[in-house]
Amino acid sequence: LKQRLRIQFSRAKLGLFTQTPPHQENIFANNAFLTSYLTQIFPKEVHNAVWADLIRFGHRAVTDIYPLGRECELSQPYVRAFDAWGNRTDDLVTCQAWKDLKKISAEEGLIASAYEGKYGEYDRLYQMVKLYIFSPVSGLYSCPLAMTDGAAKTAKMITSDHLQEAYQHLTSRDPQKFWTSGQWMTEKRGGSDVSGSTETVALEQPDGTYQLFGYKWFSSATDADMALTLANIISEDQPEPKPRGLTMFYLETRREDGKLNGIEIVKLKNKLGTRQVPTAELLLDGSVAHQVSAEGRGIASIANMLTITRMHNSISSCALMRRILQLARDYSQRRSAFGQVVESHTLHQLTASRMEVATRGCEILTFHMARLLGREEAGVATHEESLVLRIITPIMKFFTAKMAMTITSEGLECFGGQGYIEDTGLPAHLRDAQVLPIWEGTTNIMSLDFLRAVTKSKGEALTVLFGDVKARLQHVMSSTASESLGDSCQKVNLAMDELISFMQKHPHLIFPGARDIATTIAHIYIGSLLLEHAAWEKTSISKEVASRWCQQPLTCLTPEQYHADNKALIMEGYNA
Ligand code: UCC
Ligand code: FAD
Repeated sequence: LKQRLRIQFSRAKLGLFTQTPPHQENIFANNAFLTSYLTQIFPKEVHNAVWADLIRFGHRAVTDIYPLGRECELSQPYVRAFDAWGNRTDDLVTCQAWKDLKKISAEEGLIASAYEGKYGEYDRLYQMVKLYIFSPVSGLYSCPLAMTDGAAKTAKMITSDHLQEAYQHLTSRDPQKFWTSGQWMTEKRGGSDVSGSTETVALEQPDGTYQLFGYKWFSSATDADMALTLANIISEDQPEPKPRGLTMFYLETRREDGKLNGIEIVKLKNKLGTRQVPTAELLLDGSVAHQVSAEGRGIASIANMLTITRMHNSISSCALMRRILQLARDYSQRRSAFGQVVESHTLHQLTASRMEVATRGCEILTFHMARLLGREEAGVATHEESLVLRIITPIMKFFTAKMAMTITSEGLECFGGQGYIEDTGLPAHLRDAQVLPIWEGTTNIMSLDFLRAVTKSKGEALTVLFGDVKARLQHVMSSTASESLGDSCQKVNLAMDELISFMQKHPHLIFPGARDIATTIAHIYIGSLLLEHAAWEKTSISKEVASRWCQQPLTCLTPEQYHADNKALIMEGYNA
């Protein structure tokens, strides 16, 4: 007996059992839902042209790219502020893997593919699928890519020689030529109310350029080659900034001699997650910049960038959810408890199936929006589609981000204690997820942005949206799947009626109810998209997913809470 025990436990032996870690699946090929949805959406010739590339990239992501992303998490960036002789250098040190990811991004056309016009209205969708594959294993290189894409779109839309040149770099597939961009909006006073918080000024120079003076409180991906930013124009004659008069500026981060362009990296932020990304506080001390919007039109001009970066945010949210689900389902086949693999426990199946339904809901919303964006960019979107794109973008951003938090947290629990252990790489997913609802505009700000868009369209956008949902439901009801999907169509219709009636009866509650209204719209809109997909695919699983989505309470309106004295409730006992 002693001999037997020694074989197992003596000296360096730690027992006979070692848990097999989760294996990584092909991110694209093994995603039954996305591949089915894209088969529905892509015309045959586009499908044939891109499919092999997506399968190849789905494999590359979990073989070549994953180790690079992991290396970025383990070898985090830092700043060498001074050289050995006391010269200020502000040398930002990033690991080789981070640099390799930039090269891969260029070669794979992760930005370029949206601008090459190869597949017309499907360019954007194809690009977003590639980003979805790249994002969860990219060591957050997805972050600089989001801002780069936003800058490319902005550059394309604005007539400026400087931006035209930048555009060539931002959309290049040549790693030597490819540039990334920063987006410097947030200052110390605030990042939500950008107009009310920006202290940076742009001092007019005799040669027509400007020098920027200010303090940018958050600059993600500080190794960017250029940035778009906001400042108030002043001059010797007009030394006081105009209230809410921001203008957009373009600047290159380095001068021709390679030195920083009047920029000091004051410090890198010590963050909960996204530690792979060098996020800094920057002092602008005479940075040479070029005006690229009309004076006072800075916010409206940089909004082009926001539409793109918010879409990237949702792509990353979906990709993160899918990533944790793929890992969890593999692990559940390899891990046993109570004499069975975890996967065979009915409660585990239910838990995972709920995560799957939620993830599919977010995926179909995001890819549908990418499709609309592609149509708009190709000049084939209808006026109605553009309105839907505008009002759903902020809803999509916050809804998918919040869901990413929930699913990632539940996903870690699927691994039990291992989900909490850093060496597995799993906890980073949760830490990284927490940024998704914050940057690019918080949940409340997105809810208000949705209302801004509704107001700007004088309510037309909402009418169009409801018409869009109704048309989709009618299409489902006239399909051969109408019998099995009829109840769910009815539920979506009822939810929409309830929402419309609430808004008609209580127009004064629309503002305080903005967040609940926006969430209700997300539920309704996703319900209609899942039903449409199920009516097309006609499989029992797609019908089950659509039905389950519609079984949940679709409306979340709580009018009594919009009247309530919420301030008294939260401030009770407060005495600072
Ligand atoms: O966080 C950041 C970078 C993170 C890294 C990137 C990662 C991306 C994901 C990657 C995943 C891994 S950069 C900072 C992001 N900051 C924000 O998103 C700011 C949040 N705050 C807002 O969005 C606010 O709503 C503001 C700043 C836009 C509000 O400003 P104003 O000045 O109060 O806005 P106004 O006066 O209502 O609107 C000014 C103009 C109007 O146009 P006109 O004058 O023509 O009527 C608006 O219609 O701007 C227009 N506008 C928009 N247009 C405002 N928002 C939008 C919009 N979203 N789309 C189109
Ligand atoms: P505040 O504006 O101070 O908001 C505080 C709270 O008040 C929030 O909960 C908000 O929802 C709420 N609130 C504000 N106004 C309202 C309202 N009217 N109604 C209801 N609630 C309201 N910014 C950049 O410009 N460039 C970057 O590269 C960048 N990178 C970032 C990287 C990271 C890791 C992080 C965490 C942030 C980054 N940001 C960047 C900043 C980010 O965009 C802002 O933090 C964000 O927009 C919120 O601004 P704030 O932090 O000033 O919060």
